Amino acid sequence: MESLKPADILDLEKIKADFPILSREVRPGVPVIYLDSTATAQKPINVISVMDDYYRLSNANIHRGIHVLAEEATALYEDSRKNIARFIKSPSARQVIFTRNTTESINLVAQSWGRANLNSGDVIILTEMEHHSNLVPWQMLAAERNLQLEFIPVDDHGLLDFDEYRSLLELNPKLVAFTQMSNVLGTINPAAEMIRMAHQAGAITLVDAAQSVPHFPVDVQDLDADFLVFSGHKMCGPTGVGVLYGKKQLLEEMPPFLGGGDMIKKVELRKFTPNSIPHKFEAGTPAIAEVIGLGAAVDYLEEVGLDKIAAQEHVIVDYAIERLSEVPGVSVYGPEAKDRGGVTAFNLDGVHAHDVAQILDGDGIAVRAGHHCAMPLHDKFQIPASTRASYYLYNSVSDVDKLVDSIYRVKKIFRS
Ligand code: 7TS
Repeated sequence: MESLKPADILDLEKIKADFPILSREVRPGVPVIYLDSTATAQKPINVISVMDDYYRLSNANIHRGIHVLAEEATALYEDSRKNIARFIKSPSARQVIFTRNTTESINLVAQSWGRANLNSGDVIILTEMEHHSNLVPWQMLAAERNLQLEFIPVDDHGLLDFDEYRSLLELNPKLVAFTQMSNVLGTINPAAEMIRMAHQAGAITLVDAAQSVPHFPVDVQDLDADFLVFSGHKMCGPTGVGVLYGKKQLLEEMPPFLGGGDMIKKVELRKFTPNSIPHKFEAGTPAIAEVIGLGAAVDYLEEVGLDKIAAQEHVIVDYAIERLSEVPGVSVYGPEAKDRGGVTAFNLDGVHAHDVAQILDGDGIAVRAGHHCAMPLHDKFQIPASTRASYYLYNSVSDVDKLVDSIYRVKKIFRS
């Protein structure tokens, strides 16, 4: 058994040393084994330092001062936008809008593009595996505008049903919005193909890239995505900053989302002229330090190499599925390793997901238990909750062994 264990691809010791939190003990003698990166990733020292430096050395508001500090802060903020544009291969940094997170990016598109373009009877196609943040904003708009929501079904293997997608496209949808990678099943959807099909049917597309951009190379031009959204905190960056990428013409035609300072060219008492993109969508003082931190996170991920990160996670998830499936009573949800990223959600017969997570926590293993903001997907699988172990660049195949050992401890305690 031990001889079949795969080797890590990345230099794990070197990588772990970059993340201060990973050297702490959660209780005396119990080191943390962090398997909850799908919820939020840990932060490398360069991200922490760059934010610390900003507050110590350059703190000022941006886009409005002419003093040295304001100029430095503005340059750092705008350099970060360029970093992110390069990272996702955006043709221009102006197409990168900073928001608070994936959730706000989707709400921005729903409230701005959606309200300007969708009317009674229009169809939106979503999937059954969406996170609540790619469901509720559309439900809210659908209630306001009398829209029709349709869902691409998920099959028993955790894959989207493409025959059903083809039939739904015959309804001439205005929008197809879907996740590139499921935060529960780990399924990586064939986004380029789905976008091509949507465009053929005349629809605009929104890709929820919250779980893809952090984990494998994403090229918005290759995908031909109209909108693509993600969060900084899941890709080694800080909380409080997210991104909306959009095609230039769409963004230019869209009305502003929030009104206030910075998003205007001119204001009179009774009217205003909006600023050009990206500023039109960045009202008020933004999360300056966090945006700068996200720029450093991108530098870090590029230095390690997204291809290598994806390969490391693939080795881990392949091994995790094999090891978890050997445990009597464990069911792992989602497709085969070849179709998924580093997420394994599972249940242990007769033991509630929260109890599993609590006992794992006793061994220092941090996992998430619950519906993972995907209640409809859990309903579909007829389960109230699942325990989810998720993997990122600082995880090793040995973490999987520790996870499995701890699950055996759960079985012993619950006699399951
Ligand atoms: N979309 C997907 C696919 C996600 O996994 C998440 C967060 C979001 C959107 C929302 O991101 P936010 O940054 O706006 O909150 N997913 C999870 C999770 O699986 N556990 O905690 C957060």
